Amino acid sequence: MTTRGSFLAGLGLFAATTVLMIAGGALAAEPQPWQFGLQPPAGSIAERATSLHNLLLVIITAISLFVLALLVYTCVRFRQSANSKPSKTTHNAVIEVLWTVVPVLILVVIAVPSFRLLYYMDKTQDTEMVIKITGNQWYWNYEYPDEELSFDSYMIDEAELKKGQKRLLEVDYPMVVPAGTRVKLLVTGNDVMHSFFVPSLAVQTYSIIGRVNEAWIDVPEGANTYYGQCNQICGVNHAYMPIVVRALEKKEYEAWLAGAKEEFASVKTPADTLLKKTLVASAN
Ligand SMILES: [Cu+2]
Repeated sequence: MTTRGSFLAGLGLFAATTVLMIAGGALAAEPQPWQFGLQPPAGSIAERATSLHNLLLVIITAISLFVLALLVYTCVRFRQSANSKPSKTTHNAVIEVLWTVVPVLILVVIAVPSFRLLYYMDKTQDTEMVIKITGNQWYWNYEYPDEELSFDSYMIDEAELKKGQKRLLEVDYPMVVPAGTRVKLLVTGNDVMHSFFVPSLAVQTYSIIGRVNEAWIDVPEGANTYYGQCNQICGVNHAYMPIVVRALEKKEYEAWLAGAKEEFASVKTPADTLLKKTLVASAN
């Protein structure tokens, strides 16, 4: 096969894989084997983040191809056998102005949608409910301040996984949210730095002791489960504190809320939870 032939074949394969990935992963909110690119976006933030990513991908691909073409051209045109007497040129005002102005323009083109998205993600005043998320070594605590509800979320051990459950991603008590709702997240920490990261919802917020970081998620309509992980190296069990966000239809959410309030009635704060766990551990 010629170089051009194999290049075209490669391009075709890449295009086919991309189409398959998009078609296959339409609803999945979890990492896929051999995944290329981002997880399918869920909600307005993720959709905007994905379209910014797609724009950047086009720009960086064009720049890379342009630089590659220049390199190849230089190697061929100015090779020693064709150009035994090199020119002594050191300056070219036009080119120097161009290679300063064009990159500046490209950066401006990138900055506009980028700032627009940053401000969109920053604006949390239109949210409908609040969940406080606390990172601990090595589990998450979810607190619903308006409902006086708080509970811990631990990863399910590999040995205890039921059929169909995902290794390293499944938890005992997921963070439950009503579908089609804008949720404000207050993210904080209890020991070391963690990070609350759910790719399909495009949320990644540091969890830091003594500090509350604000973020929001725009949970789309329809029941679904969104998987994420702590993505700030936080100690030996960093890989074992996954995040599961389960979106339920409003009616089911209300039913879950009533049940959860009963189940976790004795647990009010993360500190209580910690104490309770320590007591249980020392009793055993
Ligand atoms: Cu962590």
